[in-house]
Amino acid sequence: MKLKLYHARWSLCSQMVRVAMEEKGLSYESNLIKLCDQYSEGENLSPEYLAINPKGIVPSLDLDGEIVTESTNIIKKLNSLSGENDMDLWPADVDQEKLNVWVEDTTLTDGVPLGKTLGTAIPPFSLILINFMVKKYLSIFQAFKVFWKHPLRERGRFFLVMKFFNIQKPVAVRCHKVLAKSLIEIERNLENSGPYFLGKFSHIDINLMCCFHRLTDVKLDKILEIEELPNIKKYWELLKSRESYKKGILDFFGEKENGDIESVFGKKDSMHLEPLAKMIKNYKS
Ligand SMILES: N[C@@H](CCC(=O)N[C@@H](CS)C(=O)NCC(=O)O)C(=O)O
Repeated sequence: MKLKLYHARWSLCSQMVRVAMEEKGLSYESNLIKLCDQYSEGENLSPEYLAINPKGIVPSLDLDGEIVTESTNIIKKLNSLSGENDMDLWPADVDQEKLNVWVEDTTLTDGVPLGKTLGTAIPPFSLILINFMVKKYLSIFQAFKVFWKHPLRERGRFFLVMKFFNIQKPVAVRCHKVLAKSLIEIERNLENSGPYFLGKFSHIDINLMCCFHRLTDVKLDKILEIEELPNIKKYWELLKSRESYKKGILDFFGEKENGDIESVFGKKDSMHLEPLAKMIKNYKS
């Protein structure tokens, strides 16, 4: 059995799949794709890649010639394979409905408007970084090319607009409420189950690991350590201590990723930290 993964270094959905690969102990051939919003090459819009994934997005898995797309489907597929580790990411003895709903809500699901679920409320906090990369790496000509070529018309339009305008802050502010409410729900859930989201490690912990890591990128990770969320603090420590966190996420941060993140976010906490922390305090009291 041969696994070929098409993925990107800095991509939430790719991180989820890589962490799943590590958790299962599966080895794969890695095909890193230079995304059109992060590199002038825009390899996800090349005819070769579009033949694999007609939507022009990552990740995609080639399993002995069978193509699987969408991070949730890929992780489910990986879970049906046996790797070096005895790990079941979808245990039969945990609450199946909860697992389904939370996996769905922590994925960047197509068609779900930004900010509706936790999985679509976290990426807007990094729009400022995408905005920066589009401006830095794409020429005007390339931005128009992305606009014409991107199979997801809305994204093509979005990236083109980013070349000329800054569109970050208002979008992120809309997401405060969903992020705050989701963190409180996770906290309550951990209070009753723990140490992982549903007691034992499962697919949902992979998604939350990646979502929480994205909060680190955008300098919002202190929200995971506030006194109102003591169980989340412990849970996040536990997630970070897994080898899959290093191998599936941290090891893919190169000079470019770290440099761009530092240029945009610097070392200071995010301006969203305080309002978010206040909101959580208010909801909890
Ligand atoms: N629902 C998809 C979303 C995939 C997705 O949006 N991938 C992003 C990276 S996280 C991407 O390919 N962006 C590049 C682009 O849209 O051009 C999944 O879960 O796999």
